[in-house]
Parts: sequence; structure tokens; C-alpha cells
Amino acid sequence: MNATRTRAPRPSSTSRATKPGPDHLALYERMLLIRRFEERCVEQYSAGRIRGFLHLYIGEEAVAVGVLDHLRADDAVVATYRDHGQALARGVPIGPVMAEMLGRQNGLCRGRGGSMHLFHAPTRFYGGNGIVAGGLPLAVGLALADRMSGRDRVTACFFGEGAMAEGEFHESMNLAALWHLPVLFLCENNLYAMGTALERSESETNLPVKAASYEVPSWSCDGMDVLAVWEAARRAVELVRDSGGPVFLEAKTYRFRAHSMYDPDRYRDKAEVEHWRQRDPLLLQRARLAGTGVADAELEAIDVRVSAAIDTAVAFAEAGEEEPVDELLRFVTSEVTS
Ligand SMILES: Cc1ncc(C[n+]2csc(CCOP(=O)(O)OP(=O)(O)O)c2C)c(N)n1
Ligand SMILES: [Mg+2]
Repeated sequence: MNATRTRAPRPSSTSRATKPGPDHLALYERMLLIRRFEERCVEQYSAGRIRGFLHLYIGEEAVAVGVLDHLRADDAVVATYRDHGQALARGVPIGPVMAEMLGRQNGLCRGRGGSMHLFHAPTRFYGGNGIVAGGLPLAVGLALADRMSGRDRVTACFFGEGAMAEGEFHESMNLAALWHLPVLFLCENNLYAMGTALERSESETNLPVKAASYEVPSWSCDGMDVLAVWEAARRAVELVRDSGGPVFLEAKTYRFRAHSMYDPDRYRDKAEVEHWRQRDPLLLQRARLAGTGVADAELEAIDVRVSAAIDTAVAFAEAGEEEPVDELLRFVTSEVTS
């Protein structure tokens, strides 16, 4: 499966990402933060304080949390419009994320991007992208820049299975493989692209087979179990960093909520949704923690900490102003600074 073409020499790795083992409580807390953050966003949306599109990650939290635990601070992340989970798991500050959701000046992008366009240069979080598969060429470009500059960084690129029907997926896989670029292609296969089920739109539903046709090492993991994601991602990130070339990882997951807040969700059997809810990543991890003797009081303390973090984020966001109308043309072109 691996290509044998001549490849550009890769820089030697300055520090291995390998961790001794997962911190189960920390993984749980990060997933809970994402879940509660989004539940609060639903409230804000229903109250008319969040406007525009809102795509929830509820049900898929194990993927972002399990993968991003392996990245170094100088690695990069590229996400989709369903990007709150990746942003929070990456460590983008939660107050400015909430302020961005509410369209406030103290948001990550001064409230101009909103839910779909979170962006934070200090953590190398490159968005947030409304175009299906639009992030893939960006990730390849980031990895190409790293290769040309002699840096041993990894770019983790998240996308849905719907993106694999787009030309940009094929172009990006081809170039990343041909030029041997350090991209982790992370497909979140939640079985639906808006209302279209995978088997109704794709001739090949075995996604690693599709990716492997580009001679990219490819495999799948259980995207509902944060530990399974963590283990699969450890291997994937190590391989990208050590080989300097791309890897494709499919996380088999499911969104519990509709595609977006506008979606009446009439294309899925309620029993199917219920079946997946039995494997809620938070419940799985909570049961694992309880099974290893973590006391209820410790889990409750996590609940309290997470709720407090979200309250603080909402207060920060609400203290922000909306952009004044006469400022709206600012940044259409860059401002000259001398
Ligand atoms: C190029 C392009 N085509 C169509 C759309 C409309 N659209 C928005 S989300 C979406 C479904 C994408 O599904 P998937 O990639 O599986 O991601 P998920 O929403 O399941 O996370 C579509 C078709 C778009 N935003 N961009
Ligand atoms: Mg999908």
C-alpha cells in the first residue's frame, strides 16, 4: 500500500508525540465540556442570541478529543462547519469561542465568522470552513509549507464522509501522497451528509479502501469510544510524524442531533438514533471510569467545573459589544501597519 517513489527528505522529529497512556478523566472532562457548551448554544440559539447556522457535534465528541490529545502545540488543525468540538479540544479559549457564537467583538473573529468560522492562530486552529471538503486543500498547503520550511509538524484535517464525494478530496489525497506531505486525514463518518445516507450517494462505502487507492495508509476506528479513537490516533499521528507522509483515519461515529438547527431530521429512523445513543461516548467513558473505581463525587466535581467554565464563557461573551455598522467594511482589505 505504501508508495515507493522518491521523496523529499524529511526533517528529523524534535520530540515524539507518544504519550505513556490516556488520562481517562481528562478525556472525559474535555468531552463533557464540548457537550455542555453545545447544549448552552442550543439555549442561546432558541433565545435568538445565536443567529445563522448552528451545526452540533453532540454524539461525536470522542473523535476530536481522542485525536487532538496527540497533537503538539506547533501542529495545525483544520476543521469543518461542525467545528466547536475541535476548537475546544484544541484548547482555543472558550470565552472568545462563545463570544464568536454570539456575534460579539470579543469573539475569535470579532463576531464576523460565527459558528462555522472559528479561527485561532495562536493554537494553529485554521477553521471552520463552510465549504464541504474546503479544508482539505488548506491542510495540504499547510503541510507543504512545513515540508518546505523543514519543520516536522503534523496537520490534522477533519472532514465528514460527505467530503469524500468531492473533487477536493481526491485532489488533496493525490497531492499529499505524491509529495508525501504530513497530513492526518481524519474522516468523521457519521453516516449522513445532511439528509443523504452514505449508501445512497457512494458506490464504495468502505472509506479506508477509497483512501488507500492513493497509496495512503488507511484504517478505521470506533468513533464512539474515546479510548479506541485515542489509540488509533496515537498510531496515526506517530506514523505521520515518523514517515513525514499522509495517513487516513476513519472514525465511525454518529450525530445525535439534526444536521443543523434548521433541519427537521425526517430522513432517519428514530430507532437508529436510539441505537446509537446507547453508545453515547460520554456514557461509555463514564462507565469505564466508574468501573475503574473513580468515585461519583469526582465525576460530580467535573460536572461542576465544566458548568462553571461555561457560565464564565457566557458572561464573557455577553459583556462583548456587537461590531458597529460603520466598522463592517474594515478588514475587507488588510490594513497597512507601519
Ligand atoms: C461544496 C459544498 N457543497 C454542498 C454544501 C452543502 N452542504 C453543507 S453540509 C453538507 C453535508 C456534508 O456532510 P459531511 O461531509 O458528511 O459532514 P457532516 O455534516 O455529516 O459532519 C452539504 C452537502 C456545501 N456547504 N459545500
Ligand atoms: Mg457526515
